Amino acid sequence: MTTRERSEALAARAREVMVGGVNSPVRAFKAVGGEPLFFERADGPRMWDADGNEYLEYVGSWGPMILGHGHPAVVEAVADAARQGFSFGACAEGEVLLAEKVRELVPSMERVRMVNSGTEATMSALRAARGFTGRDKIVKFAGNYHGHGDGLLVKAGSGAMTFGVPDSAGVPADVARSTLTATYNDLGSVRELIAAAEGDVAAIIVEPVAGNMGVVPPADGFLEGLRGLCDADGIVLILDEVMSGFRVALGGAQARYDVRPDLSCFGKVVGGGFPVGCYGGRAEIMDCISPAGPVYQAGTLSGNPVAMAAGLATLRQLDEALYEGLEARSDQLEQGLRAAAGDAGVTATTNRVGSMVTLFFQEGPVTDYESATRSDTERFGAWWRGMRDRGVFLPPSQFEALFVSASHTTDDIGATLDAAREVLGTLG
Ligand code: KE4
Repeated sequence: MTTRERSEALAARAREVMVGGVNSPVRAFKAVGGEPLFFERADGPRMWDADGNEYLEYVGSWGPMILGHGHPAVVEAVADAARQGFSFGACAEGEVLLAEKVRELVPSMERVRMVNSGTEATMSALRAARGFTGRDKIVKFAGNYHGHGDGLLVKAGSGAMTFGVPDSAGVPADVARSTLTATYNDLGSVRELIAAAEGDVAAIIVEPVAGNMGVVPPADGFLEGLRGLCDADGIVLILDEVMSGFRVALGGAQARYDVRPDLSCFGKVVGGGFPVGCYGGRAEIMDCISPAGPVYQAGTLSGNPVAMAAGLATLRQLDEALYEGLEARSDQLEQGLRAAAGDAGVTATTNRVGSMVTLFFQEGPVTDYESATRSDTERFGAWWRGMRDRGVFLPPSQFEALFVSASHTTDDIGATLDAAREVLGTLG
């Protein structure tokens, strides 16, 4: 019988001192029920919780752990950097090395600015776009998540009203009004918003592969269509590659789908598990950022030398062979899940791009936020708990992506599918 007593005790203590007992809401497991797990150790594709239970895990810290946990090259680089110094509050070589590596892998990143999270990257990229264009409005997509910046916690206003309304308490209505919300994979919805905004759209920001409504790939022509709409109106195209960057291809989604953005945002993999985000792109836009230009953005720990070392060591491990392996094992997982659901008579469909996979408990297809929300979230919760009890740790929400790492072996995927068959058999 699996005991989770230490996790439960830690969760109770945490709730006394930390808001909701967590430092990020999804870790509270609200969508799947039960107490949050507290983890103590990770290695390769495995993690161990506070009660010593072992899991094959597919959260991957929500994306950063593409190599798997504790890759020796990254451990060594972090240790070496830490011995040299934690933070100088001044420039250091590691920042230049990582920025050069990002630009080598993502040529559209003519200028790079390091920050500490994906949220900072998207907030700052939008400010750069507004500073460069002198315009106020931005277009985002329902079901896309770009971090918790005020202007991005916004949902579509009702009916014909194109202005956004807050999607979180604490976001001023005045801020929300400048955020327009379109439908993912629907270029017509974008055209309508641009026309209604009468030339005041500074930027379109999009997840080029959506991961925050579950995985939703871009429809053929969607990203190219956004590029065309931006070119026609002098709008800055921002690809939020915080999740897809260095994940769906060595050069990110922009390489996989051959679309050149004006600005891109990265996080997760670029820090290898340490707090790193970055944004960048066309030099003429980025040169608006202080101290080169009038748009202010700063950060005490931006470019932190230890975090830079982790990110650089991670990116240096990425090569085409690694992505071929990720593709093979992710396909093995996806096909196995589809077959297991079919054999169990469970209505489910999958979306996958590279090593980002979602099993949706519905007929499908899932092409946007509205179709994603048709999923049976109760059944997802039962699935998630069943897999947890069989030693497989999956993202605790139907509307997330699971991540296969380079450390997951064919046998690990096979063991995962054995557990999946058992659990799906109880749901049929
Ligand atoms: P962070 O500020 O959490 O580093 O990045 C925000 C962000 C921006 N853009 C995209 C496409 C993202 O997926 C994210 C963060 N992703 C979530 C998981 N869906 C992070 C997990 C969490 O919030 O704890």
